[in-house]
Amino acid sequence: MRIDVITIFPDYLAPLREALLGKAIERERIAVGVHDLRDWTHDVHRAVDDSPYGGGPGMVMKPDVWGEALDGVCGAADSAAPVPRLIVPTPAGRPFDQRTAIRWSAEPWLVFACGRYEGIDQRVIDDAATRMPVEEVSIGDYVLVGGEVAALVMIEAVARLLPGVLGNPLSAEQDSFSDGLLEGPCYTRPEVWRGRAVPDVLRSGNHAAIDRWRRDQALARTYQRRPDLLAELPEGTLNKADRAQ
Ligand code: 6GU
Repeated sequence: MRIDVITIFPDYLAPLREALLGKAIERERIAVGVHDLRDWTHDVHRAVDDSPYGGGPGMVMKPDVWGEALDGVCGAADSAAPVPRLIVPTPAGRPFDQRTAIRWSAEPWLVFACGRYEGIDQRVIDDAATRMPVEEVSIGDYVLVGGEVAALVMIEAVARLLPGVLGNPLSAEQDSFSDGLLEGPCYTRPEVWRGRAVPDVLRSGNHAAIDRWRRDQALARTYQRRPDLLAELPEGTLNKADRAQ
């Protein structure tokens, strides 16, 4: 998969080169390009924003600069070359979730357009949408100062789903959310720590009992912390033993 990010703060994306993602780049499972939006300005001030039509606080990112940047990174309007899926992080977007991450993980090419200030002139997004799939997405109900951190979040969520990125492919399959439930608690040695013992069942060697216990813990935790997820489970997800909980 190829991932490009356009931003006025390229250094904000430095964590992409660390840890799991850095390894994935080294192993060529993903290729990442980070681009400075100001490279597409032509004025001495390298201005990327201007005051909003209609008045109000803050600044809006200029369409001419963004238009050229997207032509440069995604390919010009008249080309027959493949196009990326364009992702615009914004608190006004549709919610990003694990399903979104799974869907994007099948794409060959993602481009993230990170806005700052009050946002990007809407015509940039509407124009791009005439030649490539575009999604405006939010990572949650709170406001960040720009799309960079949100892009990092989404890129990490997508990249760990790619083959050969996670050490153990089963970890992705057993995630919280992969079965619609939160994951229950986990334990490692020592058996007793500060007077707290690991639950007996996990040391029983009875794998059916362990599976049942983990399932019950996941159900209880989801009921307590995210009852909204239980309501969303597809019909037939909960079996008789689950419902007995
Ligand atoms: Cl994607 N961007 C910004 N600026 N703030 C956010 C967000 C995105 N998601 C939640 N808050």
